[in-house]
Amino acid sequence: MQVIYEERQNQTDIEQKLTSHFAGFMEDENGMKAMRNRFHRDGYLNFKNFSFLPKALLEGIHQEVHHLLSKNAIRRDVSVASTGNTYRKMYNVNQPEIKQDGKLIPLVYESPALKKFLGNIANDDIVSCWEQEQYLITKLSHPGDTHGWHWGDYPYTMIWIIEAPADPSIGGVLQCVPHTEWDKNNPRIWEYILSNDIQSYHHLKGDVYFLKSDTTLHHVVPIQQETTRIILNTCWASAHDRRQEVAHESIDVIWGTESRTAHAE
Ligand SMILES: O=C(O)CCC(=O)C(=O)O
Ligand SMILES: [Fe+2]
Repeated sequence: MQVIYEERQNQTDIEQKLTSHFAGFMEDENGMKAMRNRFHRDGYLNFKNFSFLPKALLEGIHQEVHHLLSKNAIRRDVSVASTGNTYRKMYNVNQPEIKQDGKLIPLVYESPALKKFLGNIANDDIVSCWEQEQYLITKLSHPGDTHGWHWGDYPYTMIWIIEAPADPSIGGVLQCVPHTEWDKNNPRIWEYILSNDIQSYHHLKGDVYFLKSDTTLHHVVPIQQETTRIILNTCWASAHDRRQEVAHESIDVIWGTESRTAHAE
């Protein structure tokens, strides 16, 4: 691997940089109110153009994602019953490989400054989730590749856009229906879509968006031609989650434990 950012930085340096970066956002109380309001209204908030982290650090994450994909990508081609048999057609790098071979991603995931900042926006105490859902890399590249309609098992997800087609007509646009509820036995996705407005969001490389993933039905529009759309998903729980156990049906299917057609690349 080439010399990348984190090899010259230790964990304390990175945490200090993150603390002062997020303090810059949090000093602007009106800006924070606007962010909170938008996040609660739309279930979605975008930090555009490499603004979410200090730029060199975010570029280091981009490099790490490319490296992990070149080493560990697995092809998925499955449908998921608990989200109404919607498709996942994609390449993935799963959490264990990211944890093993990545450095910056596991470090930034655990950052207290980052969790505090997101908690301030969400008005919640944000904590790590079950290990295997903490982070995931996804690449869409072939015509028809898609991350079909679904909700998340956990409330808070950041999606880091690593590569995305600049032209929305190629596909890869995110669509959301906020304030909806996932009944895993009866997901009723089309009822929600037909009886609510859909919000559509086009992203570019360097965007990082925050999603209220457990109550925002969302999907990525299938791509129409050979292209490259790569994201890193990082996901957190609420410290006040009272569920005794969180079921992970979609990850079970996607990882192949219950897969219909999952196969290696
Ligand atoms: O690729 C995106 O923008 C969304 C990905 C997503 O919904 C997920 O990883 O759960
Ligand atoms: Fe999602």
